Amino acid sequence: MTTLPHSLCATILVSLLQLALSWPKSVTTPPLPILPLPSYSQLKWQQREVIMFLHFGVNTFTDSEWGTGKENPAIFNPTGLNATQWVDTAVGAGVSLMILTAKHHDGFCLWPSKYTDHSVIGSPWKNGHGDVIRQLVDAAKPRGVDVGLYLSPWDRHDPRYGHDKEYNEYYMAQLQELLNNYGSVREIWFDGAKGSNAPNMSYYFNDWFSMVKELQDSINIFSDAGPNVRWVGNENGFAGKTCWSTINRTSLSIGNASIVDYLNTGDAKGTDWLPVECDVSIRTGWFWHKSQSPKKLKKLLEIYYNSVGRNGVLLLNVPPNTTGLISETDVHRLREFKHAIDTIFSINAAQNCMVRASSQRGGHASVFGPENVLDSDHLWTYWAPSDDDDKHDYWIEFRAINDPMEFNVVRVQEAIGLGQRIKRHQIYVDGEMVASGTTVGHKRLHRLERGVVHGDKVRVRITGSRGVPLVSSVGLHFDPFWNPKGK
Ligand code: FUL
Repeated sequence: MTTLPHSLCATILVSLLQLALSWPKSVTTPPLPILPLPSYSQLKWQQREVIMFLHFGVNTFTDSEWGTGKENPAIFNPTGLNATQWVDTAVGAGVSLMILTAKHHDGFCLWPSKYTDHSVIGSPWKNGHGDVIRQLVDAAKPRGVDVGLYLSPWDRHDPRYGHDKEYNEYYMAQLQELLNNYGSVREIWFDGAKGSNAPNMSYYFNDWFSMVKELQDSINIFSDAGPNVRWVGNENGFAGKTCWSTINRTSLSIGNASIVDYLNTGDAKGTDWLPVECDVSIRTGWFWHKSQSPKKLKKLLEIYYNSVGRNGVLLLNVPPNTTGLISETDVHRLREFKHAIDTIFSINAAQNCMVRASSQRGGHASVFGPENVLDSDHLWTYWAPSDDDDKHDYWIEFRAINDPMEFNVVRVQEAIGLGQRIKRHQIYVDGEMVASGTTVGHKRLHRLERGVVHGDKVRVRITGSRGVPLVSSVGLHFDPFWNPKGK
């Protein structure tokens, strides 16, 4: 054996020490994202989970759904209109964004537009000096609620409709009024609906979208085809069991009935981030009708599980009545709905468990451990497996410390800020599979078909994923309203 002289040993040691000291501290970095990613405004929108639609206008007074455009503005007279009551109702339901029909298909404008007299100007309400949008904006702002606006492209009143240049100029003039004069508008709704006998008309979508983005930086544009939020393809409030926020925009067009299934499920290979908004009314119709009443709590919960619980945002319509108020029956039902959701999700049976996972990015000392799925951040703290985990079996497991866990709902959430990844997942209780599904996205909820389960060991397996899955939250909840056997 050869030995090195002492002086050489010392030199090597010093060099090694210098190298160690000059090397950057080795803190494991987050994984690379998988494109496409949501924009800042899309992420904020997704986190709202439940938002509110308000259909209000001449139809409220004629007991109809689609006005003819020939209504006399004098019939619009909501003598008790109180937008504060609308906003308080929304706040009580946990809603932070309210979208009002500034103009529906009948062409009647809820604000005093300079470009038409078919508006509140011609109504006896506030002697023609009223402005419903202003009332809503003024009530919403101090309560921290954001406002969105619906401006129907199809207009059955205005004679310019059917004349491309003239009508697009009129429509864009109104967009400028709405987006210049009422402060921040967080969503604009371009409805693709149009009657079968309506005149031919080309909408200048590119001009509209550019103008909208020019006037409002943080707005999300909704239409069948986005560009920021897409229609879910039905009006029942149900997203697909598989629901990707990714899709190919080039395959979409506005008002095209043949793409509803594609809209409903999205596309694992989609190159555009375009999440689903699930619109549905609390009543049968979109507008208020004396003869209709709100849906039962059980139905609203089913809608919630099938929209928010399938990676969507629920846009729940709550129409003001002829007085200009949200009816007490609807206010009451919304309170029940909010109370039910709070009751179900306030307790997580996994909270006090031991949690471990198949692997951990950067090893046990890193910030990507499985305990992250139990904190209150459901976006930017997450469990990340190691890049070289066995690709077919990523799992995270909860073990009860004392009593067995009892639950009938499983909640799984992905760190969508780094892309939507999970393609397939399964839930096991003490070795037995109790639920399985495809996509997860922002939030996936499983109501267990077998009802309440008790178990000491719960495992969430990710069996298919684009890259490594990143799980930001898991919850095991008890829903007292879920009774699969008695349905
Ligand atoms: C549809 C419209 O025709 C309905 O009246 C309602 O506004 C709904 C939200 O969109 O396309």
